[in-house]
Amino acid sequence: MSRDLDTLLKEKRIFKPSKILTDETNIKKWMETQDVHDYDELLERASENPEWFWNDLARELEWFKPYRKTFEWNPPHAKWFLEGKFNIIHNALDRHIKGPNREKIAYLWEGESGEVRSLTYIELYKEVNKFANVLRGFGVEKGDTVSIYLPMILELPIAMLACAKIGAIHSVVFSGFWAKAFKDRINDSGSKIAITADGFTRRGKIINLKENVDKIMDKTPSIEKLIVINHADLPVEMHSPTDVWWHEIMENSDTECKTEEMDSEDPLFILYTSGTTGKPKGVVHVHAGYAVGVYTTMKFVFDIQEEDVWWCAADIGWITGHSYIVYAPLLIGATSLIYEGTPDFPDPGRIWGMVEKYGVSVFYTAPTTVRMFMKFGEKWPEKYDLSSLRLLGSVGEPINPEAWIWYYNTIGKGKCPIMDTWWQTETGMHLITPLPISKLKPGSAVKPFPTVIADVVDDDGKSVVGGGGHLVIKSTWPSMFRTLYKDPDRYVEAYWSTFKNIYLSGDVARKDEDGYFWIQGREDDVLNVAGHRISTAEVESALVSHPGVAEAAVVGKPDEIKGEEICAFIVLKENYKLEENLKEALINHVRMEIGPIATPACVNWVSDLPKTRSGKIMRRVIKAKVKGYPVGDISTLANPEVVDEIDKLID
Ligand code: 6R9
Repeated sequence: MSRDLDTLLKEKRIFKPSKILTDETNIKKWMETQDVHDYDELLERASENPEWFWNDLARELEWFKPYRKTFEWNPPHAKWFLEGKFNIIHNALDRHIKGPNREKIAYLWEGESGEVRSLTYIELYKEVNKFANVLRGFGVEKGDTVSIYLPMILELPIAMLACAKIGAIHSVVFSGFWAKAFKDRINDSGSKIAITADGFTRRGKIINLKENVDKIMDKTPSIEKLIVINHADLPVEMHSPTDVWWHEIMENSDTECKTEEMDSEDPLFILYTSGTTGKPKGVVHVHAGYAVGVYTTMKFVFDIQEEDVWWCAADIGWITGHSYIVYAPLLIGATSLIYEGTPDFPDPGRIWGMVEKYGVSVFYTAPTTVRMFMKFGEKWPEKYDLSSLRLLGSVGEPINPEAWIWYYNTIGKGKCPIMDTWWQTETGMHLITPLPISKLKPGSAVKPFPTVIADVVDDDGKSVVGGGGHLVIKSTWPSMFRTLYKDPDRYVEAYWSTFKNIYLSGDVARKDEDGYFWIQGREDDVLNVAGHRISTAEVESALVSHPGVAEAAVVGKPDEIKGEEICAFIVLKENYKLEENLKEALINHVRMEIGPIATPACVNWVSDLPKTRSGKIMRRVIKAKVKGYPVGDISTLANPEVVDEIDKLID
């Protein structure tokens, strides 16, 4: 891959979408109704008059009671669609079954071993109602939280949608995390109900979810019921009276259920994400603003049309799945594909075969997946007919121009524009992204979505053009997170205090002379491993919880495919030696504490960590060494000799 480094650095091509494509897009048609002539005019008018833009889109959804005011922005707090009565489920399901989408397929599902399932809108509506009635029967009320820990099976969106239907707040935990994460999140949110499955297969290997959950259940005092889905037919132990089978409680449940009328600003879900400390942040999203935001981006960025087959190949346990597998596709009435397994299993043709089989027309994945398939070679996608594709998307990390070009040529056959969408758990929807009418520069996320004001600033908050700086957002947007669960001070402190009342994204970016944004990555102690956010502090605390480890520092090591890998430096307690078996034990220990996504790629033993005279670990020294940057000023370092030690380890 590196032989192409020169080409990518010189990559200055601009890709213009074809006129036929742009003329037929949702955005172009909408602009015509509003007398907007081009992309620049759209962005200008929208940022001058966000009410105009959002009111027109909000009108496409149904309200139990119309809102009185589009938004109120008292930074850092925003309210949207004030005094409106709304429920995202009324718009994602209820209204479709009264119209032409009733018999349309909402979800196509394929399991890793090839089994298939599908649900039409009316079938999904009934399943959601049945489960909503079950939850009500267990005493779940508006405002209660429900904790969900499921693989990529249809019961996951069903459970989430059922919560939203009755006004409960779902908190989904990625099934690739170890059950300890589930325990912490249950206890943080005080859920009475937890939902899991017996297990699932990953690369043909069985993952026993229920067995793991059993190990934490006695440490979750709030749980009254554990609902278990029989997905993989694994032998499980059911504990009375807490554990109940999903299929048994669903059997006689009513297929009609009244949708709760919510206030626009009522919470919809909590999703935990990594921050700079070891304690994950519970990001809170609300019903109406979130719905309008994700619906609009689905319509204008991914340009979903009646006949499209949409595939967002993310996990529902992350925000990308919440927004663009569960809510946005249903709000717009699309047919989506959900795949349970690994993209290259049993061979690297798997996902391309699925594109052909289901006629996928819009496909959304992460750069790490694109780079992995580049490595497998063109022979795999070439085996399949990918001509159904018309638009591609990228998310989760910066896409290097070389991967962009490969995705564009080999997968999109030079005819599918790539929507490189920059956004975060906190933003809920795309904030910096091309539209299908934008000119594209490979590697750039292009410009802010209409109405969004983004900038790149220096440490004093002054705009920088050309050079790198902090990526900030200076406006509000409808699907903005409203707070951090039970931690309103951290909401202000972590995001809105560095530059008063301006949203600090935690990313470094560059804005070029055309106003195009080039996202460079995180600037804080959050790693991005294969598109997953992992805090170095979480991995460090997992390491030091091992009896042999005295101290640990974790940094990201650049990796061609995953973007970054976890690289740990540890100081051992007396009587411990870093032999192969201890190294393995430590790696396993982190996997068990957090989950397989946090598996360290390397564990290095050092006699001490670089520290200031006051005893603070100077991570930036290790970071610079691992990334091959100059270490800079180390005059405050109390133990400069360890820098040589680290040097030797890296060579
Ligand atoms: C949606 C999602 C957010 C972080 C974000 C940034 C990185 C996401 C990106 C991107 C460059 C893109 N990121 N999209 N970097 N280009 N198109 O991934 O949310 O899991 O919260 O991660 O991901 O670093 O700050 P989340």
